[in-house]
Amino acid sequence: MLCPFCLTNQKNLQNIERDGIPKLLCPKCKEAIPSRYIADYKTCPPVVVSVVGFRGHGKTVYCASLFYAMRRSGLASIWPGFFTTALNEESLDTVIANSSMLEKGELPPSTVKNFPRPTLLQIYGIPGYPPRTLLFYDTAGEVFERASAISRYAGFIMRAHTVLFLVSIRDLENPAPEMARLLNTYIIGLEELGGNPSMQNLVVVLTQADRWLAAIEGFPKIREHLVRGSIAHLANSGNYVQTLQAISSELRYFLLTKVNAHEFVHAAEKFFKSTRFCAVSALGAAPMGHKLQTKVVPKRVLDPLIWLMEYSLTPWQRFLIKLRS
Ligand SMILES: Nc1nc2c(ncn2[C@@H]2O[C@H](COP(=O)(O)OP(=O)(O)OP(=O)(O)O)[C@@H](O)[C@H]2O)c(=O)[nH]1
Ligand SMILES: [Mg+2]
Ligand SMILES: [Zn+2]
Repeated sequence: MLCPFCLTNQKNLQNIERDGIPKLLCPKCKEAIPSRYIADYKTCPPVVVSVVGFRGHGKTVYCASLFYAMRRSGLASIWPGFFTTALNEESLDTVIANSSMLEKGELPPSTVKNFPRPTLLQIYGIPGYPPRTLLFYDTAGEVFERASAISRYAGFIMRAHTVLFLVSIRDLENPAPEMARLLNTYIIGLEELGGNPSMQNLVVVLTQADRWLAAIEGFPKIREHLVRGSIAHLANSGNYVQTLQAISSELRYFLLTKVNAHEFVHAAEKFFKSTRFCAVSALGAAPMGHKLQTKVVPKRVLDPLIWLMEYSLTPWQRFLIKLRS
């Protein structure tokens, strides 16, 4: 079993009693493993959500907006059988605190550099996908500046089959070389940890799309996808992965022709198992300082999650889903 806290595989958990209550501990990190995680391990297997990106590029706000979209935006009334459930008190606190913060128009503070604690969330009822336990890992962007810091503070990247690589192009003075540097640093950090990018799917998430949407001429598909990107547009969206695939190709072309990110795109496609592109606006509009000026309207924040779900399918599950559709 994969320990959700230290992400090592453990066969024998330790039985102990705390205040008269039986607990099962990971023998390595000594964390108490939530009983539902153990009970549902086969039917609701873990998926590591590894969020990577420079400082201030929108990692924490993206996670908060995703929690908000999943729990406060009425998604459960659109997708029959959809719900999420936190697996421990700490995760529930994180999910509630972050989604209420956005609801109240506030933003989370910058993340401090430490060994991040995962937010454990089971997710049921995404159309076409079996249930999964998402283990969200979000750390300070500062960590991704140096490969040595990655290997020290972001060991979680090693255990992720899919990495969410968040980039805010408007926050980079020279986006093309900066993106290539981030990717290069990530690959070195991953390899220092003993990982191999060829075993990972890379999902490049262009964040804060509300800041660059108006400026993209010649990409009507991307614009329309983002403008019509609120949660309500997910109902009857047909084969959504096909739509995401088309958007990914458009964004790839956008990065090549408008951002000149050839090196980034070519290196990503050479080294990773697969590379896909998507774009989100976690807030829907620019905030003023640490306050939102309008109600939060997340745009396409579920797209990276759908890629994660897609890549978490076993070949057999994928075959069955294809057969059914
Ligand atoms: N316009 C706009 N601004 C955003 C959006 N998402 C995030 N921001 C801005 O970006 C700032 C930083 O976002 P965070 O999510 O805290 O960034 P981070 O990547 O977690 O940063 P570190 O924790 O320091 O690594 C926020 O305070 C917002 O001002 C968005 O969707 N649109
Ligand atoms: Mg952060
Ligand atoms: Zn552990």
